[in-house]
Amino acid sequence: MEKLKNYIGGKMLAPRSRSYFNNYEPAIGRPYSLVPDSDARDVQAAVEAAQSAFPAWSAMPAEERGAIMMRIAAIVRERLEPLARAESRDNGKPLWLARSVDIPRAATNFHFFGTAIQHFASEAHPMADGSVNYTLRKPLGVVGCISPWNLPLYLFTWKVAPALATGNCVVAKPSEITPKTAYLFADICRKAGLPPGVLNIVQGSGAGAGAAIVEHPEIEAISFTGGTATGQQIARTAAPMFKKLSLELGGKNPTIVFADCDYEKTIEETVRASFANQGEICLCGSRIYVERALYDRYRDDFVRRVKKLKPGDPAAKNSRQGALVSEAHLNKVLSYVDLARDEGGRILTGGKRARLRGRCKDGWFMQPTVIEGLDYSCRTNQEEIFGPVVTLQPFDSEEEALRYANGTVYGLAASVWTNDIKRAHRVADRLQSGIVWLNCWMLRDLRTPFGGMKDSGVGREGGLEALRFFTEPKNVCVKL
Ligand code: TXE
Repeated sequence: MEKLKNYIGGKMLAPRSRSYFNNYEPAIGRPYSLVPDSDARDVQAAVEAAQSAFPAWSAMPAEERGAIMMRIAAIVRERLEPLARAESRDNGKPLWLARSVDIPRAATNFHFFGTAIQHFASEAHPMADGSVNYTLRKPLGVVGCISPWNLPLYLFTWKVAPALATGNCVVAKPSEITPKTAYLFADICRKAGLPPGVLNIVQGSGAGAGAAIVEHPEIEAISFTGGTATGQQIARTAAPMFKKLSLELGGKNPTIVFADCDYEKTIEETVRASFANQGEICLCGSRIYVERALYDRYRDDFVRRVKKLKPGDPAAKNSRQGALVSEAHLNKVLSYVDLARDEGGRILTGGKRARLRGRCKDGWFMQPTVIEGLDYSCRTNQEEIFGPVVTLQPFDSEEEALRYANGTVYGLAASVWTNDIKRAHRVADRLQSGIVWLNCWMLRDLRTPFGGMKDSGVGREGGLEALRFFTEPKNVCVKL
């Protein structure tokens, strides 16, 4: 089996431990490559490489840094097909999705921040007596980026790109469950002329390499996307060290459908919002609240559509649902269906593991699942499932819909479907959610603040927010 490597100081290196663990292909349920089980020694080497690269990288004019980043974006585009195939194989997502969303977005992330840095400016605060304050924004130094398995190269580059654009050097760790595209990305950086040590990619587990990054005293900031429990653990370690923290955590996103919505569009888009990427997107809507007058019609049409989302070989053109990322994750998601039944839920469709024939007979597929009959306060409606499972519940008033929607510890994303423009804005204003979509879902402008409130995280990514996060402001006051 292929042994993946770390990328440290511009070199492809085996882990110091010389040990590896299996990387699985979810669609067939078998290992196909080996992931370096890196530890604090590899992280130390990466930090040292980053420290030696930092003076030159941070002093390089933004145009030159941006040009290298744009070359990286161009090579990602040139290698779209092999990268998409690798992503689909590693994660289980349909190849068409990796080809149309994940990999193009990875290129866009680098292009976006490579150009954004050319326009980044800081403030001046003139005073009444003619004195002036100006703010410098300096790179932090060496920063850590830790990313999850659901959108592997997409989220990896979403963090790494603004960190590099602002002149930091990076120690990054992709999820151990989906290490492959970050591994392939190392070669792209080399080809694009990224100086050695500017980006270091350490592969390995969360408890091993991940914790070593968070604990390292010379890593100044941590940008993390993943589960809320992991975010809490990272905050416990990093906060006493006064590291800057950006935490993009879980969600339990409400979808609120009013009877006056644009019906056909709402059905189509809310099915997508529920099951895109097998429901393994932090932004997916997992609790659908429908105004009672529309409820029966919506439920029947929704279920009819969902039944057409057949799980299939991710490599096949017509597969609408791929495999879940791991056996453990599949079992976790299935356990929520059992919980929903125990809590009195009715399974309207799905609810079981999907068994395919041929190549994928042992793959970790699940039938897209729709459940009704549950109260908003039950565990199924409170905890993040992160799979192809949604619940439906009717509501009678705007007030009630808001109570359900806001009634969890999470506050990442919400979507609202109505043709009443006043109501749309009123509801958006009252939702406890970092992101609200009105009559759309996952329509992204990379300049907007991205992230959640409550237990969905701390800080925002995207646009200026990310450029600010990865820089330290320094105020200089001049008495004239
Ligand atoms: O994520 P983890 P997991 C949710 C989802 C999922 C659950 C667990 O509900 O079922 O989280 O998924 C690294 N110090 N989301 O276990 O563990 C880890 O190696 C430093 C939501 O895969 O949070 C990986 O690189 N790093 C989500 C990354 O953190 C640590 C996306 C994420 O892994 C670490 C993914 C530690 N102590 C899962 N422990 C979203 N909101 O997008 C783990 N890691």
